[in-house]
Amino acid sequence: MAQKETIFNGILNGKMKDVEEATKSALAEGVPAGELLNDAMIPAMAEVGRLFEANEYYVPEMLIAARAMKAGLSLVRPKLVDEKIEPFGKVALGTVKGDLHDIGKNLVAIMIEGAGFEILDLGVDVSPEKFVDSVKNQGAQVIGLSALLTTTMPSMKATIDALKEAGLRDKVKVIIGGAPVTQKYADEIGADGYSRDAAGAATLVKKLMGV
Ligand code: B1M
Repeated sequence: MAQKETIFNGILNGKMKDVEEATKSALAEGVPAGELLNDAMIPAMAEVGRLFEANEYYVPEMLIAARAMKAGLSLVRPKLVDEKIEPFGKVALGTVKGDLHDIGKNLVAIMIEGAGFEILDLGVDVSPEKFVDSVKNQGAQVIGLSALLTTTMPSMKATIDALKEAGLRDKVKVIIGGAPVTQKYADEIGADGYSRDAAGAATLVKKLMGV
């Protein structure tokens, strides 16, 4: 169907208006939102991730693709609820306490949402207690911690410690990332996974959730 192709190519090439128009027209014709998501949007974001990992796309291309994806998602999201399309799981994401950098975290959010998960975006400067609350009271199955400052990385460990103290550590997977973060650090603090980029974070969540 022409609209799915337009949505796929629109996301890939960051053409937000094309994605919006094709999504609106497909929904008006009665195409199920789940079909647009599964046949066009998720595959397009997967392709964006593949191109990024192959060094054919860089952060600017990814940002405009994410913007186009977001525009499409905002149109299908309300219909998905009507169609009772269940996400694969719930992921709470935030930039850790003391840290206000959110550009990378937002990209990670869109890639994980693009892979079919519900995102609970906790924002920036997120305390360990708020992450704990996302597991205890909001049903997060994975939490994603982003840090861009070497001085805020210890808040990742503090969050894992807070989960342990709350008796929730074995109920949730913890993934971490951000420019100064490394696999070695993830191992040191006992995180379940590390990704150096947004595309890898989506792959990691799928792996940890057995999708
Ligand atoms: Co700040 N800043 N900044 N800054 N800033 C850096 C990080 C810095 C490296 C610049 C430098 O000095 N060269 C430096 C940190 C040094 C250090 O700690 N070693 C720095 C500093 C020092 C500061 C301030 C302290 C400056 C000051 O006020 N004196 C201050 C701190 C404020 C605070 O947070 N409390 C500050 C402020 C800011 C702005 C507000 C001006 C702005 C942020 C705007 C915003 O985010 N809304 C800003 C910016 C833009 C940057 C740089 C220039 C760019 C960061 C960025 O958005 N990159 C940055 C220098 C740099 O990185 N070159 C810098 C693009 C983004 C797509 O990449 O965020 O790395 P990134 O995300 C990637 C991966 O890291 C990964 O995937 C993303 C996409 O592939 N990833 C994850 C990220 N999170 C992940 C989570 C995952 C998995 C992967 O799983 C959960």
